Amino acid sequence: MADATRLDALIVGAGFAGLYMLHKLRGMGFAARALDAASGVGGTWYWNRYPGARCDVESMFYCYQFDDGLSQEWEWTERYPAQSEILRYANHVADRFDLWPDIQLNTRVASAVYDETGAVWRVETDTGETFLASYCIMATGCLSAANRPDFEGLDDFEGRVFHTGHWPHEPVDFTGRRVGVIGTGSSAVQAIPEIARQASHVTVFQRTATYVIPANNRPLDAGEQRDIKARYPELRAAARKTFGGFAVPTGRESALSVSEEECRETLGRAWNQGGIGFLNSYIDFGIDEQANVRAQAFVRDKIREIVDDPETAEKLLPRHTIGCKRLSLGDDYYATYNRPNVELVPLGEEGIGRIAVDGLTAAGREFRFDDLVLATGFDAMTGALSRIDIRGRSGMALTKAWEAGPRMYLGLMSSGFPNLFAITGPGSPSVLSNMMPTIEHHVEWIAGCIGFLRENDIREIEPHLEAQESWVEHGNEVASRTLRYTCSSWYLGANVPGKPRVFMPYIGGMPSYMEKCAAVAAAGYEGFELTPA
Ligand code: FAD
Ligand code: N01
Repeated sequence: MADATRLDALIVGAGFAGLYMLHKLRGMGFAARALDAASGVGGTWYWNRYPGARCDVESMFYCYQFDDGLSQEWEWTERYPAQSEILRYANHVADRFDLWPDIQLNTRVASAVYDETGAVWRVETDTGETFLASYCIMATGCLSAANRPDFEGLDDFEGRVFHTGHWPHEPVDFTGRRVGVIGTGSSAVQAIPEIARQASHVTVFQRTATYVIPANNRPLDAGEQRDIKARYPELRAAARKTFGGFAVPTGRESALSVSEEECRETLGRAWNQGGIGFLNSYIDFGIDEQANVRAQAFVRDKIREIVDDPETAEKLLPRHTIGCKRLSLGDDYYATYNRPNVELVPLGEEGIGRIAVDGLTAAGREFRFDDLVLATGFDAMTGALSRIDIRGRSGMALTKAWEAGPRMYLGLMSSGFPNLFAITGPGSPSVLSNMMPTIEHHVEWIAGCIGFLRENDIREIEPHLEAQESWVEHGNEVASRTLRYTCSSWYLGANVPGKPRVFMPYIGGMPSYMEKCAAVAAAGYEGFELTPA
């Protein structure tokens, strides 16, 4: 134990959550360090370097709000910035706030075990180091644990294999190559058009057809940027009052209160405008099946309009509730299937068959290619946590406590795991929101809480089981009133075989969630057990 490093707070992850948490705690005088398995900061934007990777919340709002100087000085170049630009921004933040001395890269946290006697987390890394910290903060990301399905024969494939969430740092050249892509989620939607421009042939293996709304990406002009910056306080305050913290206009009426023609005209305008605001055109696409059917039909007609070959168009038509899975944004996705070098292969019930040295079997056919791209997503929300051996009171493993699905109070803490916080954990709005303000909200709440513990000489904080269970129940109840349960989405864990089907993010909206968190703190951390030193 002699060579263990003693800290007040250990932060796991140096993405946007970890960076701000580190800045905040250091500013309060705590000895804190952020560890990351990556060799750079930026999290998502460090790992996801696949061609076409960019965010789909507008750049002017997909950024930190906590520092006016930062907000005003950083210049975005596009409506939706590319991965490399967002990564530059993350590095700029680390430089600007001099965070580097307390960031330790190339270090994967293997275990975190709570020592009840000392009220300390003992954290061990794959580099053989040990840290002892009063507080352990998991800034490990909702979409950071790659889902690499256990395809039979995958290791036999002799060509190059890429996962979109673990893309190489050096540029990947697909020129003249035959490429197989498995998956048609948001990552694939961005990558496929880019890969198809280079490759000699692309075969796309589709398990579920995807709704894709145009992004309509474009350069940002200086005047527009200046105007938004001048109005940041007002625009950001307005965004905070919306369901997901998005700065997009939201309709106030039901899609069923207008004629079908008027509904189509409104959707047509939203389609041309591009962006995730499409489903906000009316208030009830997320809760009313009949309203939702109108939006579904609109997108299906667009697909038929864009795709030349009627058979391919038919295969591309999504059949599930729109917005049930995460909506994808992209430019040219459907049009890419008009290219002669792109083939779409819908997977039948049997899915991907055996992978061979030079291709795979699927849908009763054999396909040959040089490279295989797994655009198969993530073990979302719980994956990064369950890959760490986390043990709380009496050695209880987090994976055991969450056997039937994750259980957190407010998505921030879990009963039996004192002084262990998660940023955007299961039970918080996280992935249903613009994650930058959501991350900031969590960081500020956690920092406020730790400050309170210090001021009041409190040794441990931990949610009461009843408060946690009632929050989980409330989350399930709110989710069951929406249409999100009607498809096999990663929100429900349905993309990972064996994962319990539980709707993981909190779907009650940002305003009520933030109100609840503020009320809990104002009442002296109501619902939490506080143990004095
Ligand atoms: P991450 O950025 O995931 O960072 C977590 C870090 O923790 C990683 O660097 C990881 O290496 C590290 N880590 C995990 N486990 C360990 C361990 N055991 N030991 C050491 N380090 C560990 N959100 C939006 O709001 N808008 C968007 O447009 C948007 N676009 C996205 C596009 C893609 C391709 C993806 C994958 C996600 C997107 N997201 C988007 C969600 C995105 O993840 C968040 O916006 C945000 O970047 C999350 O930041 P984070 O710091 O919480 O987590
Ligand atoms: O992952 P996904 P992603 N056999 O899970 C298929 C964010 N993001 O990386 O739908 C065959 O969405 C799977 O099929 P199905 C965003 O939050 C944002 O694309 O499960 N296929 C699906 O088609 C997003 O939601 C942006 O039936 C298999 C695909 O692989 C999240 O990250 C860009 C399979 C996985 O799609 C994840 O997106 C990128 C199997 N065994 C990502 N397993 C923006 O633009 C899985 N699939 C902001």
